Amino acid sequence: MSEAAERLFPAPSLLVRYGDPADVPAHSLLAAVRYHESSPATGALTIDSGFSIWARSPELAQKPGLCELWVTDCPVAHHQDGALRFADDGRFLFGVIEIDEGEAGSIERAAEIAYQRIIDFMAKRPGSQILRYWNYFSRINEGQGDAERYRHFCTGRASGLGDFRVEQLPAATAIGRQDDTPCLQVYWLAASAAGRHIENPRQVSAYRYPRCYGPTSPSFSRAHLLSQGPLLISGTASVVGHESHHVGDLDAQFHETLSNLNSLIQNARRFHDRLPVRFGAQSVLKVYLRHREHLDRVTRLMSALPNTPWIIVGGDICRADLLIEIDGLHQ
Ligand code: 3EB
Repeated sequence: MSEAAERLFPAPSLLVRYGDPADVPAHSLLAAVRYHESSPATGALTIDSGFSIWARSPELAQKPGLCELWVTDCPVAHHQDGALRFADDGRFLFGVIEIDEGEAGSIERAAEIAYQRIIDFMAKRPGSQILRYWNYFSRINEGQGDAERYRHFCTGRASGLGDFRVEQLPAATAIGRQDDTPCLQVYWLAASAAGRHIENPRQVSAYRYPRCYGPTSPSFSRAHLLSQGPLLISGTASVVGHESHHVGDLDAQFHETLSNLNSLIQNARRFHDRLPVRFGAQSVLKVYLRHREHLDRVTRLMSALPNTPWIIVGGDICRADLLIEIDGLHQ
């Protein structure tokens, strides 16, 4: 787009920050994802991610009840379509579906149902494209080898997605909630503006993982870049090539994860040269941490990132040998 065109048609603005939904006008709030046991804001697509509340962040110290706020500059309308709830501002859509695993019969079937419904719903909105998914469910590492619940989830997800081209897969996160609620939660972000699939040169694309990680390779891209930013970053962990590195070593996993994130940003900058090289005040990071006893250590490690808003939540990483994963948004 030329500079003159950019002034006439400014890039759609989408801000993500951690805060209190009450501080944002309800018509600007696309979604509020809460990690804490406080009452939800009215009028917003509040989503309870159900994470254990050993969440921590600099903001949380002052404000309990912290939420991840998705704020837009166009009026938001809220809708329901069966089990599926969504908020829409005409350019961005944030949706959520929750499937009871007991009713579905298995995590595999729950994933298949969730993704079928999302794909069917989005098919009614041509011109709108899914950029990013988040998947949360309990006991993600339960079961040995191919019987692991995460692997069953991957099979159900791929089946629900139907025919898809791997080069067009959205970014994603899949994390184990540290509770026993048998409920699969899937949230997604869609937009009328198309973006670009970004992979990480340090990592084998997840959809090309070899058979040893399960019968169905995970269906996600490493990141999705909107044409004017932001970069939507998938769950990123200490995986180099396709192997988990530094098993049992939290600090080394953290630094390897940061190396992966830096490499992803560098790769995305080939398509958007104004994307900052480093994380900063316009970025938001979410750390999923398996063990509570690592909270102080990771708080210190995250505090070294200058100006970057972050939150740490308790969550199980989908490979049992990983202790930490980070996702987020960068612009
Ligand atoms: C990895 O690199 C870590 O199955 O949707 C990260 C992000 C991971 C998303 C998913 C899994 C998923 O393989 C695991």
